[in-house]
Amino acid sequence: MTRSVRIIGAPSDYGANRRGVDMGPSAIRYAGLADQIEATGASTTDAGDLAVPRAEERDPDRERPASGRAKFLRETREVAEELADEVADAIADGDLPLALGGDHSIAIGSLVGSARDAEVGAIWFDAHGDFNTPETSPSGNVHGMPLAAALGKDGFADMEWANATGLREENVALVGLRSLDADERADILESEMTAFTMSDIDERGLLTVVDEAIDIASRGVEGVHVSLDLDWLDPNEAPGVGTPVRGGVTYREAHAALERLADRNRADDLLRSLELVEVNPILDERNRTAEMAAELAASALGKRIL
Ligand code: 5AB
Ligand code: MN
Ligand code: MN
Ligand code: MN
Repeated sequence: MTRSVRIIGAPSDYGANRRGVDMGPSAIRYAGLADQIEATGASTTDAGDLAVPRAEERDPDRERPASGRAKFLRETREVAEELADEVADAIADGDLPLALGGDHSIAIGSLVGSARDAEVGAIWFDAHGDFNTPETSPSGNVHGMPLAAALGKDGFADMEWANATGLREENVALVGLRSLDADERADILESEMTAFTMSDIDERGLLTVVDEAIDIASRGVEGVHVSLDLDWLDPNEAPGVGTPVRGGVTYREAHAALERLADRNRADDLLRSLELVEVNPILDERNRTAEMAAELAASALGKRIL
């Protein structure tokens, strides 16, 4: 079970085209994150925020990938390297790192850090596949690419700062998909990852799907990185995200999923790192998406009513 949690803010919006997601860490803290986590019996420390220069000061195309487009690649790398160090340090000190985004490009750093001294799997709660490459991406936004980057796919094959994860596709489970780009969809089908759509959740039930995702991510590895994109939830519950998609999980389904994760973690100590991404306070309603993020962290870390 998790006893001490280290909060690490990664206020980057280099990977998304909507400004405002850089304020996510402040909003999630303001929503009572530390108190929520301490109510589970765990202690918290806060490592503060990584220093992230403003996007306006940078040229999105200063560093181009060999082909295709990935905006702010150099800046994304800087954030990833710093975050990877923070995440790996937290683990080395016996803490559970909880990274706060920022957009989902920060997951590259979380994964590299989580995997520095161990083999890890990943569970990806998201409306999207995040499996585009610089060539397939319709937007050039790296928040749609972190899984492809961490797995060293195509355009990311020679980028060790991104793919030094040892992550195997067989240990990746995506949960809640409902919006994929055409090439991305074909690549997911061709991959060894396991992708659960919202229809799978409808047909098989949320907890069955979540249990299977945990089995997949934890099989044969030492720990699991859990990445939670708030657009996994239905926009009625979590309006403060840059890329909302209707038809997501409900408030209770989201909690039930993370409560199941906490139960499985209580039994098997599988959770190695956690992140909450894509909260955009500018688009939010009275900070309720950030509150949702803080609450869901508590559920993942073992909050119980009785
Ligand atoms: B998120 C889109 N597939 O690549 C793209 O929010 C959206 O981290 C990506 O899941 C959404 O630009 C990325 C159209
Ligand atoms: Mn995402
Ligand atoms: Mn998403
Ligand atoms: Mn998004």
